[in-house]
Order: sequence, then structure tokens, then C-alpha cells
Amino acid sequence: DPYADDPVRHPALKVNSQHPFNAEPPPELLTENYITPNPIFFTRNHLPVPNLDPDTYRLHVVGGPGGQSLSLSLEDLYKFPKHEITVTLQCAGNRRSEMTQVKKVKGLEWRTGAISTARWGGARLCDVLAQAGHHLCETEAHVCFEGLDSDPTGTTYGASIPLARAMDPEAEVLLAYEMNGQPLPRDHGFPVRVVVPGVVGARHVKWLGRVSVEPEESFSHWQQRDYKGFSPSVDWDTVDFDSAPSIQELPVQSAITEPQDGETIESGEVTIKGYAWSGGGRAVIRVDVSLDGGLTWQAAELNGEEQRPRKAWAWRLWQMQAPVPAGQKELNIVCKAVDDSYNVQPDTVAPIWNLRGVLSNAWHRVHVHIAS
Ligand code: MTE
Ligand code: MO
Repeated sequence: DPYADDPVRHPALKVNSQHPFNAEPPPELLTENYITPNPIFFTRNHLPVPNLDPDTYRLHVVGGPGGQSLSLSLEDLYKFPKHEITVTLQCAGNRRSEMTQVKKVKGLEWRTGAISTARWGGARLCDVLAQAGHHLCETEAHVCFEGLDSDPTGTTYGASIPLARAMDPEAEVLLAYEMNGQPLPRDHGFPVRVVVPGVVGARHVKWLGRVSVEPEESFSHWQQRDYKGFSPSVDWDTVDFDSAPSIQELPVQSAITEPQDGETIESGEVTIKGYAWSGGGRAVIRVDVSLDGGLTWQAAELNGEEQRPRKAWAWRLWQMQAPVPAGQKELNIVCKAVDDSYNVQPDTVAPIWNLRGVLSNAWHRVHVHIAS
């Protein structure tokens, strides 16, 4: 059993698949803290978790023209200037279960919890690439990452990002060895993972073994044949994966974590909580909440770290207290966020439905009953 050596997990996690392990925190725990505690950070594994020895671990960085290839131990990585940033990581499949309600899709049934936030520490990818002799050149190039997790045929997890993002110090791409002040937990890539702020989770390669600069994107299944968006009319007979770009920056997203769908709440006053985030460093400037299915709206209070312009890598948590109108038997609570490019979320799921169930970011809706 290749999974026999997987780590022990926190019992509060809602498990979507045991082998490979995929799990999300329940909504009420997800927004309890701005920084998600490591044990309940959502986990998305495609393969068994490798058990890597930190003493013999080496990161292989393929050198550029005039440069030389590097074989970096953890100690070598610690010698690069340490950079720390708070970054929200979201899986492309977050909220896929809502797409399934429109029409069947292929993928894990994530609810609203395939998203979490941590303080990451590590070396900047641009510093490591520079040491290996890489510089920005005019030609289009990509930085390919390979994980040390593999299937029985030896296929490893892989993904890539454009070289321009990797070399941009303002993009703050990290080779992270710390998560919330601790060494990375095994499920989250021990000892080293990539963190690409503002970009879909799939590119944050865990258990990083190899970095190279290539003229084309990673040839891995997950770069070429997955994590792409399509029109609702495209099905598995007609899909042409080469026709769509790989997902990189994610669209604006928000969800309600309290109360939960189907819950019965007390009359008087209701507290509504949730999260909001956008890709590409775009800040969340507003979250609108409706108690009447979207007829009328009020702005929620935004909490969390100050967001830097164009570098808003982390989510806002938001909340709102609202009186429950007397005599009301139910509420249709809805939320939608706006980012600083004034991007908004679509109001329904059907027009953004796609066969892989990715990029599910319609208004989030929760129906609650009121105790009489
Ligand atoms: N890296 C490796 N090596 N193997 C994987 O299966 N999954 C990716 C990414 N990096 C994956 C990986 C996907 S799809 C996501 S969403 C994130 O890791 C999840 O990171 P987390 O488990 O730390 O939340
Ligand atoms: Mo993912």
C-alpha cells in the first residue's frame, strides 16, 4: 500500500478522498482565524505523500546559459535572504460541489473549504534562479517544477509558471520551507514547496525536487490536460485541452461560512461570516451581503491584514450583523465580492459550468430557517 506511510491527520478535517488524501476544514473552523492553523489547512494530494529525509534532501536547479546547475541542501536554501509573506492558497476546484448541482462534473466534491491562508517563509525563487545563471530574456520561457511524489510508473507531479512571474521580485514567488513559523508539515510539501502568490494552488508544487527553465510549459498532465477552463457546451467528446490556457491567476471569490446552508437560527439578530479573495494580487475592496436572495444589499465589515496595492496575496475575512425581520420564517443569504479591478462574481453557476468543475465562483447562497 503506497499510502501506508501517509501522515496522521486532524480529525476535524472533512475528507473528500482518503487515497490520495484530500480534505477541507469545516466552514466554521475555516474562518475562525485569519491565519489557518497548519493542522486544518486544506490538503490536496494527487499521489502518496513522500517521506523525505531533510539531511539528504537536495533541490536540483538546472542552470541557465553561462550559469551552472545547483544541487541545494536545506542549509544552502537557508543562506538565501529569508522572505516571509501571508498568502492564500485556493484549489481550482474549490466550490466544485455547486457545479455538480447544475450538471455532473469530473473531480473531487469540494465545498467552500479548498482554500486556506498561511504565513510562508523561504527563499525567493528569483534569487535562486539568478544564482543558477538565469536572467529575464526576451523569448517566452517557463519555470517548470517537479515534485518528489510519484505514482507506481514513476510519473511525478509537475507544473509551471511563466519565467516573467518567477523572475519578478514584486511577484514574491517563494521556495518555502516554513509555514506559520514551523517547518512545512508533510502534507504541505516537507521540506520545500513552491508558493506562487495570487496563482491557482496547482502551481504551488510540494515536495519540490527539480526546477528548470524551459521554452514551453511543463508537459505534466496537470499543466496540459487539467486545470483549464472551458465553455459550458464543451463535453468530454469535444474537449481540446490544447485550445485553452492553463489556469494561473484566479478570479474573484467569496463564500459564506456562517450560518451554514439548512441551519435553523434564532430570531432577533444574525451574524454572517465568510471569506473573500481575488487572484493576481488584486485586493478585495467590498463584500456585498443580501438577506433576501439578492434583492437588497449591504456592505460587510472587512477584517484581516492590510492589503498592499497589486500585492494583496491574502484573503479578507468579513462579517455582518443584521436584524432578522420579525415574522420572517427563512432567509436567503447571498454574498459577492468586488476586487480592485472592479471584477465581480457571476450571479449563477450554470453560465460558468465546465466539465472539470473548476473556477466555481458564483454568488454564494445559503438558505436558513428561523426558529419561531
Ligand atoms: N504538489 C505536488 N507535488 N503534488 C500534488 O499533488 N497538488 C497541487 C499543489 N501542489 C500537488 C502539489 C494542488 S492541485 C493544490 S490545490 C495544492 O498543492 C494544495 O496544497 P495544500 O495541500 O498544501 O493545500
Ligand atoms: Mo488544486
